[in-house]
Amino acid sequence: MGMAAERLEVIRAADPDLAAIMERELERQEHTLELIPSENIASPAVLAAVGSWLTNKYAEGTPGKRYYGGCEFVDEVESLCQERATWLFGADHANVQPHSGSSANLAAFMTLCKPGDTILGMDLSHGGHLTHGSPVSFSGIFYHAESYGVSPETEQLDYDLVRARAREVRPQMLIAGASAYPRLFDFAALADIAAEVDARLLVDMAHFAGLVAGGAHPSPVPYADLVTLTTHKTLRGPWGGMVLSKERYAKAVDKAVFPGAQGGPLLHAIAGKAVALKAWGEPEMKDYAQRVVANAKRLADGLIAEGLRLVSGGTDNHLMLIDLRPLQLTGKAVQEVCDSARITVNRNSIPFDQASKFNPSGIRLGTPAVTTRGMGIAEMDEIATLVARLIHHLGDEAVTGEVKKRARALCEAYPLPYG
Ligand code: DSN
Repeated sequence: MGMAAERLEVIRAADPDLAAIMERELERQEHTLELIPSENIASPAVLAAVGSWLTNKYAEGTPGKRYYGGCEFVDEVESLCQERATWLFGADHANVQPHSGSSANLAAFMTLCKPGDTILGMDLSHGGHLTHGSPVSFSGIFYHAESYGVSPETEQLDYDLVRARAREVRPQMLIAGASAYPRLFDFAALADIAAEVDARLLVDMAHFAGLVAGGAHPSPVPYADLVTLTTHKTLRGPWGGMVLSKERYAKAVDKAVFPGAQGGPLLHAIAGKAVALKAWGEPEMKDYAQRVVANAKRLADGLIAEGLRLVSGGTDNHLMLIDLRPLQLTGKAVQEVCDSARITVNRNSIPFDQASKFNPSGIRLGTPAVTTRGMGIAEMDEIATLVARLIHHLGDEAVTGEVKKRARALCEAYPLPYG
């Protein structure tokens, strides 16, 4: 019996209703091509660590300085995770307690800014993130948020434009990083801009942390005051976040995470992060990061060859955005037809989008999860064909049915690692 079946049996004995739902979700993951670029497939060891008895322990504080007794072993777990994070990313200090990327960002804001300070982040509709200054998140509610965007000509960052915005708004903190930007960041240029206006630099590498870990993307660590990340995207760990910092911020970051932003740490999640980080010491993870990027380039080329327009003309990282405007389509219908064919993508705003946020003009896709399943260049060609067929024949049920069969065949050839 495989790992997933064993776990389902334990859950079924206690709660058959929940087990039935979880089984359907397992089947969905097993037979769906997962192209959402922020998702991935955690290893069996990560799942085992997260689903362990470490969930039983309260350990507010940091290793060696807890507010509870009985922390001697969870201290070791957290220290091991911290050591691996600092080793992997070359940081002075790592706080591995943030429950998510948003919690990590909240702690980073509390470390570097006071409420009311001006922050300058990438516009959400140009690829930024809610926590980089959106008016509906803490980042735009408690801080004075300004934004910069991509150049209308290239749909890429133009650092002269970012510099001009920074000179104009004089932020206390400049934020770089994105959830839908298919290109690399120039961290040296960003650090230079921050220095010129006397701002701190926060880089949120949630999306590309695994690419940095595997040497497939430049590292922001030497340039930024603080670097935040999530552990469940390209890094291929459990759901969670981290803050990396220079030594001079270590105490302030720890205080901002607890008691500033969170209560007790999730030791089971921290154990999962530790296992995931250890894997990055192996050559196959370096290879994985390179393959994620190579697959993304191949998928992007395939989509372009099928007559689709990609924002900025392609990708340098793990994700890409299809611009549906030339086809007079919007994202919701395309996302839904992909769902019916069991290909998961998400609709996304694109730069200078006139459509609503609920039904924007873009489709975002990426390669981290399919690469984890073992798919390569030939499979990217097939996926490009399948996605393009759905878009070009939107609503044609025969095409949707044919694509669904072909997507399922790919999934069956590359099963999840839980069997
Ligand atoms: N929601 C995440 C994403 O999908 O990119 C970012 O937090």
